[in-house]
Amino acid sequence: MPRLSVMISIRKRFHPTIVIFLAALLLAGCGELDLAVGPLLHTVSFSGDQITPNADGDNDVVEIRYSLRRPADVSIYFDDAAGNRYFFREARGRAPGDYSVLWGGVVDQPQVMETDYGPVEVLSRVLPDGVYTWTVEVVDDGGATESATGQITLADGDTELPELSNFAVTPQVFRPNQDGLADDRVSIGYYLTKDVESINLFLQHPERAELRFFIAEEPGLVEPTERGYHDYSYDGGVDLNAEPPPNDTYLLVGEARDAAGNAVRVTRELTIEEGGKPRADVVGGEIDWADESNRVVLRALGDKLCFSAIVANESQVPIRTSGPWPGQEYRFGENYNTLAAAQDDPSFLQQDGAWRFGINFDTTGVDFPFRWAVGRPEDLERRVIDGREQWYLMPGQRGEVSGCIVLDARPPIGTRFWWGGLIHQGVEVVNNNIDQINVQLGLP
Ligand SMILES: [Ca+2]
Ligand SMILES: [Ca+2]
Repeated sequence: MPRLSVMISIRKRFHPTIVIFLAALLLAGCGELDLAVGPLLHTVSFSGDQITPNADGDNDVVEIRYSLRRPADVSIYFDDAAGNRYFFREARGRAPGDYSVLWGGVVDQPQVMETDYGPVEVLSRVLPDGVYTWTVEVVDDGGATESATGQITLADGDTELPELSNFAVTPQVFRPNQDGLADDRVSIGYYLTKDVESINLFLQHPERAELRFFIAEEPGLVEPTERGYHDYSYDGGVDLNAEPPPNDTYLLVGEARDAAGNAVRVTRELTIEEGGKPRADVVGGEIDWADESNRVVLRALGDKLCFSAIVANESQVPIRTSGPWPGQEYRFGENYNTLAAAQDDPSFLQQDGAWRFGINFDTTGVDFPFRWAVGRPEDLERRVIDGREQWYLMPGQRGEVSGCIVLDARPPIGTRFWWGGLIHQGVEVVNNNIDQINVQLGLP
């Protein structure tokens, strides 16, 4: 009895597996038999013998059907009356099966067309009207070739290429770093010669073609896909707080495709240098106020309120700054505008994109009336841009700021608090309310 029990248990365990194995063998055998029978290419058809490829929705495409019994490379091509051959598909590897594809008279054999604004790459185009011989040709792994042919007529085709006429970008070297100088943005312009279905403008990395940065058009008089003049003002994304594409020389690519399938591509070079979102901070969020004790500075009328602080560039881009230099004294009634007039130095006026360290108080009429460069000349790099001297706190560098306000007049009643701020002028107050103190003004 124990023996029988063992035998039954073996049967129970193995019998179903054996059945499945045999079934699998049988199925595999049937499959092989089926594949081996009949021609490689069969049931080839075109749904019509004439199309009008002009995207009017009427008879714009023909459906091509074919079936394969074995894996093969498939080509579909069209020969015109003059014997020119145009490929729609060229030696594409295909598994056995039934295929259906729509054809709208378009072939994508890239070619370059010279224009008065430079070379234009034609990516695809609608073939000219005429009678064509179509061929579906297949080649299997062993080199056996089979084909089917027929005729198709193209009429009323839209063969007009869309063009991005006079495609231009200026300047070609671009420094998107919000320093307020002219090269913070580039302008890109072209005249689109016809309405299109899609338009794409992007920067493409020179070696890694898949690395693309798309540029969107600002809303304008014409839609991006409409015929007409288009211009873009591109800042690399920094105004939206994004890092711009990494420094490099890119291809600026414009691609347009119309509804019928005509498509072109134009390219220009665009170099990004010193691109990046600028970031700086007052080190430790700390201002060293002279004679401060427990956040209070006691002063008499006529005394000076003095401070020092360190500003660090924490970004990958140079930070532009402008005077007055650290060490400058302001009288209480002065501000950077009156100082610019008094010293006849317009560089003290607010320059958008330049950073300064400022001191503010709670009853001020001018926001941060007292401002200084974010470092001393020896902390900075001097450059001459467009004939003008400019000063930059370079990445990773620190600038020493210091100054005094002569309290030679009594501040408005209610003035209690004073504090510092780091100002990216014309952009934002990056750091406000730094190290606030209470200045108590007593009698001398
Ligand atoms: Ca049509
Ligand atoms: Ca710039």
